[in-house]
Amino acid sequence: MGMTLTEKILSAHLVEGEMVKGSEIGIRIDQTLTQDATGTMAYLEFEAMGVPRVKTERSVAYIDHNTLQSGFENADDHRFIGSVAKKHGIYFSRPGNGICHQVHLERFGIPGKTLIGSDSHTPTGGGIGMIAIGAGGMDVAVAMGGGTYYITCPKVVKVNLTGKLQPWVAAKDVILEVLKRLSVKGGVGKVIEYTGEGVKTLSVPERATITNMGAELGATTSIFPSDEVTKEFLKAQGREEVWTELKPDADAVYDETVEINLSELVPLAACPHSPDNVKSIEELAGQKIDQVCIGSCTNSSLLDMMKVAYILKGKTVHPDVSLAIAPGSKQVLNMLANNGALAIMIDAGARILESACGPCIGMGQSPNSKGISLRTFNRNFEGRSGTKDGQIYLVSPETAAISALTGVFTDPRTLGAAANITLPEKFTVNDNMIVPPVPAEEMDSVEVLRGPNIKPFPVSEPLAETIDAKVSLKVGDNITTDHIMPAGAKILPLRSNIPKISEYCFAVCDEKFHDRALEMGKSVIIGGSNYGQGSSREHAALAPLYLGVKAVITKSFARIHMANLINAGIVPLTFINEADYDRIDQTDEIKLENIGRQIAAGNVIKATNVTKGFDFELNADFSDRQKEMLYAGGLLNYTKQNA
Ligand code: MIC
Ligand code: SF4
Repeated sequence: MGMTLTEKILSAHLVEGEMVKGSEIGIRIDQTLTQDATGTMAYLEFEAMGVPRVKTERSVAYIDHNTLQSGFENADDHRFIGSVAKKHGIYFSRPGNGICHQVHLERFGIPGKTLIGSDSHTPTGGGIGMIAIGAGGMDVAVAMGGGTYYITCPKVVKVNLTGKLQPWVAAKDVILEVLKRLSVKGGVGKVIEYTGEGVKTLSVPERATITNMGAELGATTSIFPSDEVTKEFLKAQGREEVWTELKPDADAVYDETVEINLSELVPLAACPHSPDNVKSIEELAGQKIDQVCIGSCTNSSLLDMMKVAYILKGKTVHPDVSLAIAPGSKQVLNMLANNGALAIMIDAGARILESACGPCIGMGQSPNSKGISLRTFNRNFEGRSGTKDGQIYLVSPETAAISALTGVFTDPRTLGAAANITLPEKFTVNDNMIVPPVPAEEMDSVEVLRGPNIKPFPVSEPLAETIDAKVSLKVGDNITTDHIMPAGAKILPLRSNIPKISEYCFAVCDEKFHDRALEMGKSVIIGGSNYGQGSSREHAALAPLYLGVKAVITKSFARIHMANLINAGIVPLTFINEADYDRIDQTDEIKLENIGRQIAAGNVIKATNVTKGFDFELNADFSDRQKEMLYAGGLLNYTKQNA
């Protein structure tokens, strides 16, 4: 039987388990990346493991999230990460060099390799045929130390692309169409593999937009084949030698198939407050808008920016609209400056931002009250923009640029004939903002620089015999990590200080949660389905850990967050009978007797609602390794025990 591309790369990296769908497998990781908002913790964890030098083929530390620096905290973190990287064998991408995923694709990604990153949009690398997966910081730390990375052996979904995109219909519209069909939980436990005749019509940056935003499906990752188009891209980056051809076997068997005729797609928008709440621009056309933001790891490539410049040329941004543009990397910004496109944008009235995440993570450019903001980003969760009642729509750069001029939702197809914009034969390559590590023999000469805001991570304890605790919070479906541990300009500087950041834990849902949880001492959280969707931030597990949360009981979990809970030693459990969710209220007392023994004995464990006087069953479907981690109180304790 033929293999999918996903299966080929995974089996070439398999070090534990068997390629049986649904079972746990361990894979070897070739490359890692971190960004600064998750990186400080990840490197503290790496240091705690005591491994002197990274054992991967390539590890890179990026600074791109916390670049507002409204206090000393961010700059201290940058210095810490820079010095740790230099010492332990990690390449350091300095602030200003760009967004991790964009830069990694340009400068480091290699077809057929495995990459994990402490950021959920790491699947961007799938655009050049990598198996690139978002993970928690602790998993990345372990992989840097040469440890195995574990995932559930995924089902593989084939998205068969036919036809060709019509003028002004974009890669963003492809992924929005996939989200419309599959929803934000449709990808859980799956890898989305793109195949078909339509693939060759898409450039690498377009493919990367699609794999990047595949994160919003909840998928393990997404991947395109590595073909002539990939080769041309790598050649233009001066890295042709890393190219290899990669494709699925002709008789590969897929678990599901989705057919998309590119020729039939139209410009789309994800409406507030979910990436799968998709409507056509035609339906929204004419509605007034307040803000447009172009950039983020989804849509900030040179190709995207050139299309935007083409649309803005000789025009002025509508008087009622604020337009912000953040090119994705120094390479992109530099090339725009040299070819005149930057001048066109400035001339039209765009507010040019540095090459970083910026408004995507609420680092500035929050819209006005109830403001309608069109963004080329990948997430529009409530409050993420920094304005609680902001109305965020996710659109293509083409739709964003034309709407910035008209002041209303505008279908970019009204622009008429296509613009002839293609990738350059040569990108401007200058890696002067990437600092290599010192050689191993000089590592002792590097001093690691720690600022006063960098506090040790909370220590977790081995699993208690019985968890007997009250429900400190009950929440509904699709709770994101932006609910659990919000980001934004005010809170992000606290990422290296868990006691302080935990004051904001769940503040979006219930401002009293922090105090209540501390008062209870230990507690349990009750959630709905797809709990923990969105980012990879392990702070969404570490802050609850610090606040005494011992178990989280839900209808279902998102992949990365569930792994982060186990890594933190918090027990994630799901209802066998979803109706039991309705029978539990906040402050009810829940008892999980002999929990360790119950987990060891089987997949189903018994729980008691002491307050209401009934028993109910929970799913505890853990691999042996996950069980060991839970007994030990998390990944770090487990790793130390096994060292
Ligand atoms: C995001 O887009 O939500 C982030 C900010 O990039 C996160 C990482 C973080 O919270 O630091 C992600 O996607 O993993
Ligand atoms: Fe940065 Fe936004 Fe991409 Fe997250 S989604 S890595 S915040 S640009």
